[in-house]
Amino acid sequence: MAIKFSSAFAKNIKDEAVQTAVRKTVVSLANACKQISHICARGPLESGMGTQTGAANTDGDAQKALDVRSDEIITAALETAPVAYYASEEQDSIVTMDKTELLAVASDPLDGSSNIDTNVSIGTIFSIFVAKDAAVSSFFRPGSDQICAGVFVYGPQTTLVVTAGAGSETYVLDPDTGVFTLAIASMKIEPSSTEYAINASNHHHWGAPVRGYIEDCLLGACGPLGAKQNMRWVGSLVADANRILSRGGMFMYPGDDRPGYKDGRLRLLYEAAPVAFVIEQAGGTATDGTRRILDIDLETLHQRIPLVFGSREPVQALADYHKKQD
Ligand code: AFP
Repeated sequence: MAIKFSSAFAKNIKDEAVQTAVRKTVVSLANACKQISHICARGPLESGMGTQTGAANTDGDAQKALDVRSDEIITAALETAPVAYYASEEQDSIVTMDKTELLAVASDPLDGSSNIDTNVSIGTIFSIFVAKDAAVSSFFRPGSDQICAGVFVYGPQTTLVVTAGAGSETYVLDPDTGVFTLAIASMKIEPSSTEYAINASNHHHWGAPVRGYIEDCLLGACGPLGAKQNMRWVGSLVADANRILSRGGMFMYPGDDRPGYKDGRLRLLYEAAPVAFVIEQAGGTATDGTRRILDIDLETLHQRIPLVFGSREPVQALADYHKKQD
């Protein structure tokens, strides 16, 4: 048994068949991510996993061997789950599994792979929808259609933060038993925070609202925010998300004027939307700077989207900077 669910998990899903399918799929993903966690924990002992394959994914990101290996593990796991369609950061197009099955799953099999060689926490992100009649229509929809989403983090602990629409739960993989065990039944993100996460080296590429907000953060107690701010940037979305879930804060990956970064770096389907679902279910907020992430319709499979999420007060404050600009 890879995961011991809380008594409440997915019980809010009224359709019994869908509820059972979601639980089965999360069990399959938990088994898969135990394997990925094990490979990550072996680090350089696992030959060649940090090396680049020489290939690139659809978005032109250099593919690491562990990106590809993780996708193979997730794909094999989902083939034994009630999944009709699978969309992956590491695959150009949607994979049809068993069209008669109930669910459609999107995943970033290994987020943060540029950190593999540096022993920084990385992870797997997944999103689950009820499948529609066709592959494309199963994913080209707003993130609010998700019925389940989760973030696995491979760090000092291997954890899973997951939601099925009735709050966000945290499970920890118990090294002694090999079972993801419930640690926090209902995550709650602090509404306010003085901690923000952004790659500050992109300062001169940002638009005026983000630049203005960050400059006011740097002014701290002497500026309009009226309080000393603190900054963290891991360079691994799942690690930053996990910190924000546990102690509040705000993550920003805005669009900027670098070629290809008009809409930032993160993808809507299998990064921003599942993270947004988990964050909202924990009482936080997730936007593209102004629009709610979960209201945004997917237009292309690997579509990028600016991503701001975390404690609702700073996320709203940044939106106000955009409004002032407009
Ligand atoms: P990799 O998967 O290529 O390491 O990218 C990780 C990521 O998508 C996300 O996890 C980080 O928050 C973000 O990129 C870091 O981007 P920068 O390297 O531009 O700061």
